[in-house]
Amino acid sequence: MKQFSFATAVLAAAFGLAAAVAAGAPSTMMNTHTATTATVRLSPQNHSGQSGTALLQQRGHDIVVTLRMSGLPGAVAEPAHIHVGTCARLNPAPKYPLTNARNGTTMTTIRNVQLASLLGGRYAINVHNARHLSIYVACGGIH
Ligand SMILES: [Cu+2]
Repeated sequence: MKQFSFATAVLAAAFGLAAAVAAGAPSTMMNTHTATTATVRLSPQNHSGQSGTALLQQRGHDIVVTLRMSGLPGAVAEPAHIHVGTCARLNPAPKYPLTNARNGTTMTTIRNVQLASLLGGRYAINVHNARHLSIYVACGGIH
């Protein structure tokens, strides 16, 4: 007598390994209502080779923006603004103009604006090519 015994040990133990999606470390103060500073990293766009950082500081009713750029071609001054939107989808109309960007540091005071109202990824800082304004050379979202 032949007996084929197919021992199908089905271990249907579905161990749901909860994929811990790294949602970003909470490295900054989460209470935006008390935020007094924000740092924005501006990355190159359109192969400009230009990058920088912007420090936004609440000073009373105003915001002081300190923009540090590098990689600009020579001594040019390039238009810089805060726009509504993200770097991927920017409203082309500037919301707040900044002092023209140069190699090194430029500063701007934006009157009567609360930093908290700019946080959350709804605004971005961008820098434009000096001759061709429609060409963006660097951008960073305000978070
Ligand atoms: Cu702009």
